[in-house]
Amino acid sequence: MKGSSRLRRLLPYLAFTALALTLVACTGETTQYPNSTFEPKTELGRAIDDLWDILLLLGTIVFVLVELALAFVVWKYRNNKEAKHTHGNTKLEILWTMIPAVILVFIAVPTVRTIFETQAPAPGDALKVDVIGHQWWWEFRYPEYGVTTANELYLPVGRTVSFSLTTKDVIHSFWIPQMGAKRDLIANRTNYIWFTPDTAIAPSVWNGFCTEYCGTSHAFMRFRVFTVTPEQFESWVAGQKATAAFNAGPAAPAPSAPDSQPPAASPLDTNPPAQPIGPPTGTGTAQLAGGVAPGYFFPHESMPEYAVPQRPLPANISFTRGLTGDPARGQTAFMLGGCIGCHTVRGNPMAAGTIGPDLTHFATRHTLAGGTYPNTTDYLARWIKNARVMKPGSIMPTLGKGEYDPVLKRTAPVSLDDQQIADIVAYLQQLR
Ligand code: HEC
Ligand SMILES: [Cu+2]
Repeated sequence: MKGSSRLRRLLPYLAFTALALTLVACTGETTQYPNSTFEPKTELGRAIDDLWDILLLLGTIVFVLVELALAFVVWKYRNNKEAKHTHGNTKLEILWTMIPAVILVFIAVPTVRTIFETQAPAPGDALKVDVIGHQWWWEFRYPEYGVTTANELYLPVGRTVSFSLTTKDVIHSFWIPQMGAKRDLIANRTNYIWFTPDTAIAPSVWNGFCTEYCGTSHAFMRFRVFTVTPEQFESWVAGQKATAAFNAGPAAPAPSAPDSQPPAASPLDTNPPAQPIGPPTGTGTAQLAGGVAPGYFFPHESMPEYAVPQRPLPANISFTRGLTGDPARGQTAFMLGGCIGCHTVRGNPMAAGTIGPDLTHFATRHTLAGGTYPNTTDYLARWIKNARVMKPGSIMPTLGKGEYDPVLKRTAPVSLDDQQIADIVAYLQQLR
């Protein structure tokens, strides 16, 4: 074969290599690669990234030297008809044992140093967050503040956060690529991980994942991390500590109530509102939320595209169009529809279930069901109607009238019609 035609055959491979190298070289903006580990935003992420850089450099040097030596030998002896066989060369053998040993020392020292750094106990004043894995969603508790959320984590920038990781069922793994490192959630054991989000990144959103296969809906076990300023965090905590807005609503004096009215926390105030609730209006029933100022939460309209779930509405769950929900009726349906057996709404002593996510401030959340869907009316209504079609294998049962439950393989035993579901949606949307 002539040299030029051989080169022509090689061309596509060369072009492909060049393209791959160009793609690899692009460590663009966060918005372009929101889940990249190459732009760490914490000291933990940087420690790992720096170690990776050292290892890549050492590996590249070894690779280049070995390939050069190989090419040299191939070229130099290209005309040899027969190889010369030798046996035993102590000097050479010592040399090729020593060289890898020295290389391994160069790799081991920074590696072990990084392991000690990242496994050290967290600083004492770190913010503590308990992470509890469930099939297939995340529970986050802030013991310092008595706050519980699901699938959404708020972290103040510049303060070290120390996570304690446990699981309710199978093994899961906690990972926020930009914050660095994964760590498993294992039964009968508590694992720890800690890091400090950079001050420059507030306020912003990051994606989190489960990275240990944990069953049918493992791929839908995600979460969002909001890195916010310390002031925003304080406000968020104050809002989340308050009991549910809807229950506290009636305690506030009628519509003239000032916005700064503090949420009422007395258990006596948790009964359904005593004053009459007007018929549902086109604008919803905003009067019920009057008087309770929710704390800070990341504005829904500011969610970057990469943090908004892109899954379409399942086509096989229909929902009557144009229904207007009534939150007071919704609250009753929430209690009678079995929801309270699995969900907590603080401020409502009847709703104290712990099998599903805490819904006390559900309306402040941006996603549904382990980050699977955006938290909007359309998705929420279908979620309540048939969670098991929305999310395969979900522990939350199928509850809509006439809906087929793919886990029980029969029609939903408890059933809510579309109007009742619309009412529950209106109720949940008051929980800020
Ligand atoms: C048998 C327990 C059970 C019952 C009953 C139940 N749920 Fe759930 N619910 C769950 C579980 C478990 C999840 C988490 C599912 C997941 O993400 O995989 C969930 C998730 C949700 C979510 C999403 C929360 C979030 O932050 O992602 C909403 C909203 C919800 N349920 C509302 C309801 C309503 C309304 C009812 C009653 C009509 C109800 N649930 C009845 C167990 C239950
Ligand atoms: Cu998992």
